[in-house]
This record gives sequence, structure tokens and C-alpha cells, in this order.
Amino acid sequence: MKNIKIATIPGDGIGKEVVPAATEVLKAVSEVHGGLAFDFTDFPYSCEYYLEHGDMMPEDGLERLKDFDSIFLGAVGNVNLVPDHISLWGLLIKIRREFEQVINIRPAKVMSGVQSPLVNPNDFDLIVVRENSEGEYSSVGGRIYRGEDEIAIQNGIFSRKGTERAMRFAFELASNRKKHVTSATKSNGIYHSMPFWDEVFKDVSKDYPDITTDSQHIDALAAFFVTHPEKFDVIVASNLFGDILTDLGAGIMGSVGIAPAANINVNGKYPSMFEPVHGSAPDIIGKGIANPIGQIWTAKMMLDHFGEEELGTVLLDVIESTTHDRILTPDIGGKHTTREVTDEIIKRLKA
Ligand code: GGG
Repeated sequence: MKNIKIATIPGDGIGKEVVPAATEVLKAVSEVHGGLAFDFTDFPYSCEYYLEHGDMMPEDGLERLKDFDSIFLGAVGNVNLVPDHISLWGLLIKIRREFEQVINIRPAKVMSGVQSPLVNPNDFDLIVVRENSEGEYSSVGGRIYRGEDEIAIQNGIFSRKGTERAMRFAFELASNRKKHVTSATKSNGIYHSMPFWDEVFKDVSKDYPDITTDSQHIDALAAFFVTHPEKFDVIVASNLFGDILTDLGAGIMGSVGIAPAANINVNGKYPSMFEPVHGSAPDIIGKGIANPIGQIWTAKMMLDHFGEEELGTVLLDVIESTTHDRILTPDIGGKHTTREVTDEIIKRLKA
């Protein structure tokens, strides 16, 4: 029996609704597959935890998480309780950095039965590899003066090691797909880091002669996502560009509620963390209509990570059969609840 120890952090808002839903689905997966068991331990780290304790997690929070096989996180942030940069840096970004989750994988494709703004939605099937530990997400900089003279300085950090690592990851992924990597750059406008990014991309690409490449400025790339989605296979992007691009991708998929993501610790030293692209969606908290698919598709990525690709494929097929039959939450044009979509997925898994 393969026993996988998972730390669940529902976090804020609809995270508290979609993590339990996806956990139920994983339990059903384990029932269907006799040789696989999940052992879940819940952690209350969130903005509410911050209000009670003055921090997003306890001082030994990382220590408590580090021996789990993976972390399954919902959403972080409630600006009514805690400023967003405090909640994100105190939990989500802290875990990504301290557990060296240097790569963020974000697949995007339009599910059958889901309305997309694209003319040819089947052309949209790609993976964004987002550098996850540096880039524009940096705490280097500062603020000086006050009033009309006030200045804020924000430095981006691009190391050769980190940049090259993300690019190699993208090339390796592409070698099992359509063998094309697009680099998201902005070297016409950003003077130091993006020309450096382009140089590293050119160097790394020499080691993958079977893989075709192109380099697109992020603004044009965003337009091509909509007008020429067939151009793309794997895209490698910096931390911020990857974040923005994948929300655009989620929009093309029909809703940010569908899009999955995985934060990967590539050296196996610490757990990887699986969290959907969406945030805490304060506008729909408690209504029972949060789309559970992003979290459940994220669970599929966790299965893949543990070498259970066959089961992962079964789960994705079941999700897609459910959307195909239009068992959908309101964000994607349906009338169904979180409970109903989850129950349907579980029923089809067990059928
Ligand atoms: N699902 C995790 C979550 O709440 N994400 C919200 C967010 O703002 N994420 C920023 C990021 O992925 O860097």
C-alpha cells in the first residue's frame, strides 16, 4: 500500500470550500485504487489565523510541514482582514521560497462543454512554466521620503541559476509534448534583466536541438494567446509574467476557477505544494457555488507528481466528462453547486 501524507491548508475564502471538496475526490480515488491511501492533516493557516496570532503561520509552521509528502493549498488572502502583501508573503510565498519550490507548472486547456472566448478553443492546450522563486517577486527595494517626494524602489532578481533552471524544466517538458518552447520576454523595454533572460534562453536552447523555439514580448504574447493559440506548446516565463499569463489563460479556459497549478521542489528535499491558480474569491464565500474543478484538477497534478499518471488521466477524463455534460458551477455558465459538481465527479469516478 502506497501511503501519501498530505498537509491540507484550505487558507482563506473559497479555499475552505474547494479543498474539502477535492479531498473527498482524492479519498474516492483511493477507494477506486486499492493500493493507494491518503493521510490528510489540516492546518488552519490563513488571514483569520493572522488576526488571532499576529502571523499567517506559527514560528515553527514550516518545520511542521516539512515532513509531509506534499502540501495541498486552497487560497490565500482576504484584504478586509490583512493587507494582501502580508498574507501572501507570510504563507504562500514563504512556503514556495523556504521549500525551494522553484518551478510553478500551470497547464491550460479548454474543457469540453465550457464556453471559451476563443473561436477555436481546441487550439488552446499549453503549459506555462513559471519561474517561482525570484524575478519580479522580490522583497529587495525600499521606500523613502513621504508625501509628494515619496519614492518606492522595487528590484527584480534574475540569477543565472534560477533562470536556467526554469528554462531547462520547460525544454524537458516540451520534449514529451509538441517540442516547442516560447520564451516570454520584454527585452525591448526592460533594460537589464530581460536581455539577460534572452541570452540564457539562447544558451539553454543549444542543448535541445530537437526543440523549436521562439521568443515573444509579453504584451504581444498575451495577444497571440487569444488570436493564435495554436502557436504554443510550453511557455517559460518569469514569476510575474507567468502569473499574469496564466490568469489570461484561465480566462480563455472560461474561468479562473478551473485552472490548476503545482509548485515543484525539484531537488526532492522538501514537499511540493499544489494550489489552484485562483484566489479566495471573497464575493462568493459561503454561497456554495465555488468551482471545485481548479482544486480537483490540481489534485490530478499531485497524483502525477507521485507517479500515478494513469490515475491522474482517469481523474482528468472524469472532470471533462462532467463539464461535457454541463454539470457546471455559475462561473462557467451552469446552475450547479460546489457540492453537486463534486458529487458528480465522485459518482463517475466510482462507476
Ligand atoms: N491559490 C492560491 C492563491 O490564493 N493565489 C492567489 C494569488 O494571488 N497568487 C499569487 C501568485 O500565485 O503568485
